[in-house]
Amino acid sequence: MILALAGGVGGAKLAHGLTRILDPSELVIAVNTGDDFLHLNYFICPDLDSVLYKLAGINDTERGWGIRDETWNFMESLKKVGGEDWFQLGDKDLATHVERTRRLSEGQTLSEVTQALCLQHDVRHTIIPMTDHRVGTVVDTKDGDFFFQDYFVRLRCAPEFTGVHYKGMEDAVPAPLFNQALNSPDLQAIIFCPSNPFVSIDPILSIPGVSDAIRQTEVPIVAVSPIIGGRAVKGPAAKMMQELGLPVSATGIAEHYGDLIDGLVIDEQDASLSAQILPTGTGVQVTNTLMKSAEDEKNLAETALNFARLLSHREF
Ligand code: FO1
Repeated sequence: MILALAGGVGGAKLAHGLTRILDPSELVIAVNTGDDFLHLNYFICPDLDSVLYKLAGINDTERGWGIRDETWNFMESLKKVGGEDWFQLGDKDLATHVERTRRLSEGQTLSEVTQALCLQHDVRHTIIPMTDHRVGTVVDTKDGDFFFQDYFVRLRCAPEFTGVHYKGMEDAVPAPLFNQALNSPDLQAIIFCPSNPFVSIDPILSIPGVSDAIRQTEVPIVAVSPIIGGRAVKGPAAKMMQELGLPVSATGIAEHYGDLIDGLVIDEQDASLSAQILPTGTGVQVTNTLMKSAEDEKNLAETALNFARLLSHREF
């Protein structure tokens, strides 16, 4: 069984590649919920929805979030009555938030709600929130601290990034299926998808007990670099690295994860960086990491799995 840690778009793409190789019983996708927030009294889970919509084949590839062929009647009407319109909720997407919020208010856990939504969309692979507790990623900047969506959508990532902290994390525990996967004797590898290390993967690693469990497991931990040729495919990862003074490259990603990972998959464009990364003790696999098609997603998933096999010196 393979455990994948995922954020939004990049995570969803690699997760999709993995689902084309692995049966539902062989894959668990644990998703960042640090971006989640209550908006207009609806509970919004952007990364869970990005993975869900992608696996359901209904994601909007242009925008990178939400549902394709979306309509915006609700937003237009909301604007007309003077409502909050900085965060766009499409008509189709809104149904997910209404139903999720209804189920949560009835006492279901976020894991249960996510499972129900997967079932409704005929998604058979396991998508789970990292935790059923409410945690919020807070982005620390030179202009003050902002909840993630405020920083990302409202402020368009403009303030200078200095770090992150997570509200409510001290009380959080991994979601039951995530915990089960982390401690399963069937676990064969953990893959960090090419998601933002600071605001997508780190929140998952910051849940009490998760990093320790990852350090203790003997299975290979493979990360896929979200930085290609000094740039992030999407989102503020490169800007954040630069503002932190980290090298904006796969080397910076290797530095960030340190000895938590056994191997890093980097892009062909960055092949020469192997010489900087290998001496730190992290293995390197060079391949095409830019996922423009479903074939690219599957190939990258295959490469990451083969790399993990190589690192574990075991067949699976
Ligand atoms: N991103 C935006 O840049 N602007 C939006 O108005 C916006 C709305 C939105 C609604 C639902 C949803 O699931 C995602 C949405 N996103 C929007 C994307 C979201 O901010 C990001 O995908 C993640 O939080 C980053 O991984």
